[in-house]
Amino acid sequence: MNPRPIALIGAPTDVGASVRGASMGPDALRVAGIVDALRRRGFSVADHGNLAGPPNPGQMPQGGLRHLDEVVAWNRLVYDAVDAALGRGEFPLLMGGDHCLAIGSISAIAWHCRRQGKNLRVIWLDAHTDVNNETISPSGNLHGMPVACLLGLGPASLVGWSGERAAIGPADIDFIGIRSVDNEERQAIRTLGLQVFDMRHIDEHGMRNTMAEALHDVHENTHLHVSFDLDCLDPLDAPGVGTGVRGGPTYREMQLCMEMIADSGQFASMDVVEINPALDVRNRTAELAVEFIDSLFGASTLVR
Ligand code: 6HN
Ligand code: MN
Ligand code: MN
Ligand code: MN
Repeated sequence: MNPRPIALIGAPTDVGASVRGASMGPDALRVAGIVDALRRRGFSVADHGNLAGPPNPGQMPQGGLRHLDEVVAWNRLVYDAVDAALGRGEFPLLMGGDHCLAIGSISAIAWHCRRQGKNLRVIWLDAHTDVNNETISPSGNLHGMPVACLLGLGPASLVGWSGERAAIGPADIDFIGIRSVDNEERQAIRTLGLQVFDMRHIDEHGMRNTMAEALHDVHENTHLHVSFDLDCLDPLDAPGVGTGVRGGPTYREMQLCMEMIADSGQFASMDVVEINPALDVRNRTAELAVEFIDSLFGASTLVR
C-alpha cells in the first residue's frame, strides 16, 4: 500500500467565534506532535504552514452575522489550499481555527468529489449541529452556521462555492455527539430531516451501534470527510474549547468512533477545529486531538 501524502494546512483564526483563542489551534497541534504521530503511522507529511488571512476585528454582528467579510476571506484561502492539496493527490488535513472554516474545506472537497464521481459523506463530530443561519442564530457567530452554508441555506457570499447551490445534501452528513441545539436550529434540523446521533442516542444504543448506523451505507466509492470539533468531547477531557458542553462521549467511546471510521477504509479528508489553547490546561486538548487523529489514521487499541 502506498498511502496518500498528508497535507497539513493551518488556518489560525477565530473570526467565526465570539470567544477568542481558537486562532492558536494550529500551533497547539504542532506542539502536541501531529507531524511525528502521522509519520510514525507511515505517512509522508507536508506541513504547509499557516494561511495568512485578515485579523479578527472584534466587532458586533451586523445583519445577524459577525465578521462576514473576514469569514469569507479566510474560507477563500482554505478553499484554495484544500483544492490544491486534492489536485496534488494529497490528503488535506485542515488545522483550525474555528469551525466556520469547514465551509471552504468541505466546499473544495465537494467540488472534487463531483468531478471524480465520488459520493461525499461528512461525519460531523461536535456538541453542536452548526446549522444556524443569519435569521435564526442567537449569537451571529459563523462557526455556528457552516452546515447551513454547505446545505445552501446561509448568507449568499458563503453559499454555492462547490459549483452547486448546495455542497452537500441533508442525507450526506451524519452528526455524532450532539447535545446543544438552539430552539430554531432544532426546527431547521427537523425540517431538513438531518441524521442527528445525539448523546441520548449514544447513551441508549452505545457508540458501536451508533457508528454502525452512521457508516452502514459507506461503500468503495464514498469519500469520507471527518469534521472534528473538539467540543464534541467532554470538557473534563478537553477543556481547551470556547463553547464546551458537559456530557460528551467518553475517551473510550470516542476512540471506538475513530477506529470504526478508520476501519471503513474510506476516510479521505478532515478538519480539526475549535481547539482553544488560551482556555486549555497544559495543551491537553491538542494532545487528545492528536491521539484521536492517530486512531483515525489507523492506530488501533485492538491487540488481536
Ligand atoms: N461551534 N449554537 C451556538 C451558536 O452560537 O450558534 C454555538 C455554536 C458553536 C459552534 O462550536 O463550532
Ligand atoms: Mn462546531
Ligand atoms: Mn461545537
Ligand atoms: Mn446517514
